[in-house]
Amino acid sequence: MKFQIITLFPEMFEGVFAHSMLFKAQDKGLAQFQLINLRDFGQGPRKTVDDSPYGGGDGMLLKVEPLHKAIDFAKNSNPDAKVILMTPRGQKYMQSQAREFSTESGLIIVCGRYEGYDERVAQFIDQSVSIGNYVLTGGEIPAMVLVDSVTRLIPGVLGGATSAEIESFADDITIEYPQYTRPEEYEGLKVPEVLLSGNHQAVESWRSQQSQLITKQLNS
Ligand code: 6GU
Repeated sequence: MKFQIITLFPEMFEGVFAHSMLFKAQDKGLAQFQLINLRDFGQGPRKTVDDSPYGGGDGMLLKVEPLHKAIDFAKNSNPDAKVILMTPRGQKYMQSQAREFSTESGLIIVCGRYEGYDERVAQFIDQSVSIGNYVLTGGEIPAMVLVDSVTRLIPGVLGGATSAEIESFADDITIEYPQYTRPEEYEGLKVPEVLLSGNHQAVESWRSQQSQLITKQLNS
């Protein structure tokens, strides 16, 4: 799967892509990450990518032409890719969406910046995505969230085949049960007895109960 990221700050991604599962996914040839610098598509001698809003108001908006050109450049090498715009005005991102994205052959991810973008860019994207109800300074961190959540779902990236079924948010809501490892007691904190019992049925039922409890708490 090929991810192409259009951003004014490609360096922000370097550390994230160079470590852990995202590095391994590339190393195994399961994922490919291309960083595209929006500045390269800027206009005039100063490579301008932003301008002030019509109608007045604070801040600068990303111009439509550099965004359109960068998207076309990305599409050129991956015509079937889905184009996603990261913006707090987008659709709320959930696990089910990550699962859908993981079946695509490519994703072109456009990072919003500054105070916004010219709305006409909507004509050149397939979907807009927000990672939650709070405002970030740009779409770069949300893009990293999206890339990470999709990459781990690509077959072969993670070890266990069943892990995707029992994990949190399999249905966008349900949260996984708590887990413990050695030692049995740490500074007076004990591992729940049932997990040491060897009774698989009891363990199953405890886990299911715990999962329902935490899910109810966090959704109320
Ligand atoms: Cl995708 N971008 C920005 N700038 N802020 C956000 C967001 C995206 N999702 C939540 N907040």
